[in-house]
Formats: sequence, C-alpha cells, structure tokens
Amino acid sequence: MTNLTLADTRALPQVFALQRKIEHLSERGYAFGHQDTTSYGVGWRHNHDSYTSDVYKVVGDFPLVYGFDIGQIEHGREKNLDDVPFNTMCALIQKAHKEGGIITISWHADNPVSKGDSWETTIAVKHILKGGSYFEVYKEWLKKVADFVLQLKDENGMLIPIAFRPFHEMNGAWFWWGNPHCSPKEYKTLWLQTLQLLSVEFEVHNLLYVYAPNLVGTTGEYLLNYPGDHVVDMLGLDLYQHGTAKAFQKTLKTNVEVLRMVAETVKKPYALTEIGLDRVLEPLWWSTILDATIANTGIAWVLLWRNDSKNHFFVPYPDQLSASDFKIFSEKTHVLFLGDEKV
Ligand code: BMA
Repeated sequence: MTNLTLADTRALPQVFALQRKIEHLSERGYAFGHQDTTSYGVGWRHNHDSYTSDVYKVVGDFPLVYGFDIGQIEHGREKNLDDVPFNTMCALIQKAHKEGGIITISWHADNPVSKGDSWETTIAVKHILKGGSYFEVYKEWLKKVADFVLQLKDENGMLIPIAFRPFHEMNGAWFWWGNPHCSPKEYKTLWLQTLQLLSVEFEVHNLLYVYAPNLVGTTGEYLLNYPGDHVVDMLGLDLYQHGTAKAFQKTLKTNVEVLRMVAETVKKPYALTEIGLDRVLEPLWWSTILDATIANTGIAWVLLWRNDSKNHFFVPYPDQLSASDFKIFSEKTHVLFLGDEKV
C-alpha cells in the first residue's frame, strides 16, 4: 500500500518509517491511542517525579498512540488550551517516542481574526489566505507551530516524526475553519498553504499530514474538503457517541466502511483519530460496543479523547464502572498497546 511520496516532498526518512509503522499496525489489529494520556488524568496531573496515565493505572500498560494538542502555541504561550505546559509536552513526547509510541498532534488554534478561541466562528479562513488581510498574522502563528515541532528531537538529536492533524472536523459548524464559515475551496487552499509554509518556508520535515473530518454519511461527503492525494498522507475520522449504543454502532460501522472505501482508492492508512463516549457510562462499552464494531476493519488506530475530570473523561480511571471491561479489551491480541511492541 506504501506511497512512495509524502505530502511534504522533503519529508525525513523517519516520516517514511512512521508511515510504514502505521501501515503495519493494521496487519496485527489496531493500536489504542489516548489524548493527553501522560499529561493528566482524573484527579492527577503530571509532575517530574511520576510518569503515569489513567490507562496505565487501569491496565498496567500505556497506549501505543499518544495525542497532544498545541492550541495556544500560536501566541507563544507557555501552556496549551488545557493547561499543559509546552515544555512538559515536549518531554512527554520525547519519552513516548523513545518507548516506541506513535505521536499525533492536533491544533485547536484560536481564531486569527477575532482572537477568540477555536469555537469562535467569525469568518477567518478567507482572510488568512495569501493576499488576505490576516495572512501575515497566520504566517506568524504557523512559525510558532514550526518552532515547536522542530524542537521535538530524540536523545540523538533526530527529529521525532509526528502525525499532524490540523483543522480537523472541518465539516462541522463548531470551529472557525468549519464548512459553514469557509467554502471547501477555501479550506483546501488553507491546507495547501499550511503545508507549503511549514515545509518550504519554515523547513519543517518531520510531519505526516492527516486529514480528519467529523462523521459523514458517504464517501462524497468525506471527500468534500479533501485537498488531494499528493498533500494528504493519512485519512482520519472523528466520531463520538452522543446517543444510544445502537445508533452509535450503526454510525461507526458506516463511517469505518466509508474510510475503508476511500483508503482503498487513495491507498493510504486510516484511523479513528478521535472517538469516545464521555464518562463511559456503559459498563461493557469497550468489548461489546467499540471493539465489536471496529475489529478487523483495517483501521490503524483509535484515539480516545482526554481524561480531564470526573465530569469529562473518555477512558476509565481505577474503579470507574467500565474499568474491568477496559482491562479485558486491552488484553485482546488485536488491540495494540505499548507493551505489545516490546514482545
Ligand atoms: C474538547 C474538550 C475541551 C478541550 C478541547 C481541546 O473536546 O475536551 O475541554 O479544551 O477538546 O482539547
């Protein structure tokens, strides 16, 4: 399936290696991922003396995929939008990478025009495109992104390859880069411009580019904002359970099928780049709802969203009502955790 070229035509060898690693995952099953897994969890935050995760606390193993978000980097702030210091994030990325984990980064960027947050939907995309009145602001913001990812080096000084997932869920109305606030054409131009600035202007060559809409009904819908095979390396999709388990499973099945069909045509790996049921109130959610629907579908990974507090979390903490099922799920041979890479 391997594509011999990547979106960044000067991508480093380690980005190709990451691409191959991702492709091989689906031969064995799918990897388990979690957002901010080592940054904080329910009732704790990372500190220098401990390296842990709610996933680790429950199953005794770490995820294989590590999600981080660089929202607020655009202002040169010390902490991201969820209060994670960027220097901590950098150290946690280095550690996860060293242990064999895959790193993926999203960017909840503020609105460059209104300076509100990602969810502040004042029209912005058309103004940050080349020739627009906020192009320079955007370029400065992107420079900060570049500086951050160019800082992510391993102990030998080699840049760490990152699956970068900018401007996600663009087919939803909630972010300023969402379709009602920009046309598909403007979105595609923004994607190209972002890739161009990062790779050519700022010489960032450690990124694998992931395109990730929110749930769709058809391949046509999936491809509505797709900027092109030559500028996307991996297909993603975000999907949460908001209603019944039955409805979720039906939607999940359709969406994984859409992903698979598109991926077969464009020959790229695919993953569920955000997924979850907030507060996991279904005791058997892991085995009977999630895994039952996505096992053997060729996806590379599932990334569960963050564990912020008892009111907002997506993986169990010790004694949470789905914890024992999560443990059973984690022991399935086709569900890949970090420890499965070491055997
Ligand atoms: C959302 C919520 C927010 C958070 C944002 C970025 O889904 O979890 O609380 O700030 O993601 O991580």
